[in-house]
Amino acid sequence: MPIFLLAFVMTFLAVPVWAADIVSTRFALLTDRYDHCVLGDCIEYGAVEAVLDDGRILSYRLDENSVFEDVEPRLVPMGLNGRKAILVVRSYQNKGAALALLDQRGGKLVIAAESEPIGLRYRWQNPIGVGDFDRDRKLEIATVITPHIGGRLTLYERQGNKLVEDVQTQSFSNHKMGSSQLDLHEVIDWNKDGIMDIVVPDMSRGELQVLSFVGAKTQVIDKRSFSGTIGGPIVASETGLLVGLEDGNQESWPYPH
Ligand SMILES: [Ca+2]
Ligand SMILES: [Ca+2]
Repeated sequence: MPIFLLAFVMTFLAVPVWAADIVSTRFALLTDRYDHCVLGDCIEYGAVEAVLDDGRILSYRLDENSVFEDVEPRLVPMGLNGRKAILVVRSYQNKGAALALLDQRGGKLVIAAESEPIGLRYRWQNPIGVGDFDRDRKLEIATVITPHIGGRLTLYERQGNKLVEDVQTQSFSNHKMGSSQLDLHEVIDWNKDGIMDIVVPDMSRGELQVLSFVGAKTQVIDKRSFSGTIGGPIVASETGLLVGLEDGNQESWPYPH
């Protein structure tokens, strides 16, 4: 093989144009070192794992100063080049819960971006999901900060290794204190304008509101009261939302279109 061709092939091999993708993720390393106990028990997690499509398993382990105060890690399209990354709630012993985004770097799983923690021990948040909610062509992460005490629905935008607050609105709750059910919300294009909207209970969890953030303006575009307190899960079916109530019943809310 001519030397220039050999050099070209070696360069090509040295810089892979593809990398393994994350196909699933899970928490590991049970721990009781943060006894907040609002997610059904007093056990949280000390590590998260990523299973790659080439069979490798990458792991990221926290030190004693924080835990993953969460039920299941989420795969979201916020990694390099739109690939999958992992979104989790990371709670610090003295500063409460932050959002953390984990991604692959050089064959390792690392924290690629993180928000500021709430600032107080035993303050938690429940992430809703990811979308371009304000139509600026960048993805935001939606979360309800302190859903038990005046929940602030907040959109975070990624800026380098930081998750920065973009939009914030009061008062919503997508969690019942002490429950392991976190699915009290839905990301869906409710009014069919091509932009994802957020469905989330009000602070009493007796009503669902549909919020649009187009142009960074927060608007309630629909709402509905239910016969009991919303306890989840909230599931999107073909014809509408199926809403679980705390009394065990389920009510449906048909889509407007
Ligand atoms: Ca956006
Ligand atoms: Ca919409």
